[in-house]
Amino acid sequence: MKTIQVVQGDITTIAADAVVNAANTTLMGGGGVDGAIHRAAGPALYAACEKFGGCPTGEARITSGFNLPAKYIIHTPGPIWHGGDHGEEQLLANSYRNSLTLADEYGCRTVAFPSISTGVYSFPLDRAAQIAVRTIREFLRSASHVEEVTMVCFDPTTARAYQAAVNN
Ligand code: AR6
Repeated sequence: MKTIQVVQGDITTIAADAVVNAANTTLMGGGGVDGAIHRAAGPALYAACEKFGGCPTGEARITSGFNLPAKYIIHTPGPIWHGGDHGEEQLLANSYRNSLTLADEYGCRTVAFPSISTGVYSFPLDRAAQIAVRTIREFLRSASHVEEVTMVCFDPTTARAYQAAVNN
């Protein structure tokens, strides 16, 4: 049975095969979940990310999990919200789909996501949750290895939005 679930918590503590980082296009760290992942994974993560020379919005790159309990970290820059008519919805779907594609290629069974783009990048939460859940469900239908996707939400409001999208 392939499943999508929602939990409230800190993604740096999750022992999934892959955890996803809501990065920026430099892949060189920042605030929010990106800062938390870099702090917890340790400085070797910066060295690994430096080698990519950045990453376009909606694409994804994979590294080791270093000091995290996760085996891999998948880094994806989500879109910055500019009002909705700059391809934001498509780019957010790309971030989820490209992250899952990498996880599947690396044989991951379990994948954990934060709420990409809904912090500093200001993507409206309910719309982001619907796009995330729709894209994950579509992907799971044809996945070879990924079976369990967890949305790890930092606060109760975010958790409620993703739970509502899952229940729909
Ligand atoms: N575990 C899970 N979720 C978290 C954690 C955590 N430890 N910490 C924060 N969140 P944001 P974005 C939630 O701003 O909007 C960075 O500077 C947070 O509450 O981290 O994609 C990057 O370098 C929110 O619900 O990511 C980029 O420059 C969600 O994670 C930029 O921010 C996403 O918030 C990316 O902005």
